[in-house]
Amino acid sequence: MSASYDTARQMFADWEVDTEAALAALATIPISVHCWQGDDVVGFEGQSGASGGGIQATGNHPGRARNPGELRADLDFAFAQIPGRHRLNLHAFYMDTDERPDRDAIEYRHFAPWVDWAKQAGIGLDFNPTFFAHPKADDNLTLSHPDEGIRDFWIEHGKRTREIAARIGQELGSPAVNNIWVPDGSKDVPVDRMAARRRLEASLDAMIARKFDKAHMLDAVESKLFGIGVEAMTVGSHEFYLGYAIRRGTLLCLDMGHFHPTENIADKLSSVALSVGELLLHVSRPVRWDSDHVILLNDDILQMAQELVFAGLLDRTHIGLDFFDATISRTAAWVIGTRNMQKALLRALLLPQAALKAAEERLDFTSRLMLSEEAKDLPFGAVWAEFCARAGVPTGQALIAGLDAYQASVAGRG
Ligand code: RNT
Ligand code: ZN
Repeated sequence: MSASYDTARQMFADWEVDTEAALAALATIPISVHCWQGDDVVGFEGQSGASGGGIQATGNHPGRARNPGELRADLDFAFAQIPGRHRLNLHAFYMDTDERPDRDAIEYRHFAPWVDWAKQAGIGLDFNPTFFAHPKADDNLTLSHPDEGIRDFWIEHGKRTREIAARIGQELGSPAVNNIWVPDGSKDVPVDRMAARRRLEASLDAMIARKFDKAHMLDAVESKLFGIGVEAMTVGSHEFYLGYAIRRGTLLCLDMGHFHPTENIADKLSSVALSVGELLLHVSRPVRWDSDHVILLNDDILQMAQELVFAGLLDRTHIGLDFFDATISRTAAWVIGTRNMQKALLRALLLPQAALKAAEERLDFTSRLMLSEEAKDLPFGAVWAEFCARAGVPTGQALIAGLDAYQASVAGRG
């Protein structure tokens, strides 16, 4: 135990906060790290360039992973800089195979190398159908397309991802969350929103009709506000999926970039949790729009973490990340963003929760404010450094040097 941690422990104890309990709690929270930060959302189907669906990774920093081997090497390095045991969130177009199956022909075997890797690394996997970066999604219409043949193609894709996710979850002994996000929407003002939403609902129903053991696979649905090319209307809006998740019993995914910029996503958790069993988060940082910047340890993230902890939602919230920045080291982006999520959770776990809630209950808003503001001076950094040290993970200058050295080792990739 370092001297600074020992001092910090006593300072928190003065506030009736048990740092050991906080460290133990943090160690049990897995973060689902998104694979697509490693290659700018390009995937391994052999196409190059834009991801489509209005998703934009900008920048051309050297070192983008070009194949599954490079992506896994980068992930091995990144996970070694992140304390705790976590998960990898795979998208269907990250298949690892010499075959060229179309989206409606993918099978478990095309992903088996990922499962072997995950078993060896001791991490869980989550999964996603990929409804973009494909000629049949060029109109930004998939499950809600007016053409039944196109809808059927995507329904089949979705069905297969559920089967694959269930097998992955079974192999790894931990349920794989299979998150459904479609880009469907309209560039200009539509005249029959209802028809589009009825088609999306019917397609989703067909896609998720088959029941799977919840110990193997969990369905999630992700709403969005708008995307590039679908500015006027998104078929799968927040209201659409909130209702759908309640009626069909799926998880609801809240992506922090998928709301109006002034909305507070943290505020939504408790409301949604009253009607939906489990939640999935896509923790992200929208800058003016759904730009998916690397998450900072800023107020938005701190408030999310505080709501998860104070509202007792950690045991039914799957914390996933969704950001991608191609102007910086991609491995550093993973490490910085994931550690920021953990730091936010640790800060929330280290707050004098009982005293804060008691002040609020007796309408003593002065004490609530004083406590919140004084708590900001507590030595959170020493507790975080202790957490990293116990996990054998670097901090500070050593972390930076390691990230720089790894980036230098991959910068020559073409
Ligand atoms: C898009 C959604 C979605 C994607 C990933 C790649 O706006 O946020 O979650 O970012 O599926
Ligand atoms: Zn998302």
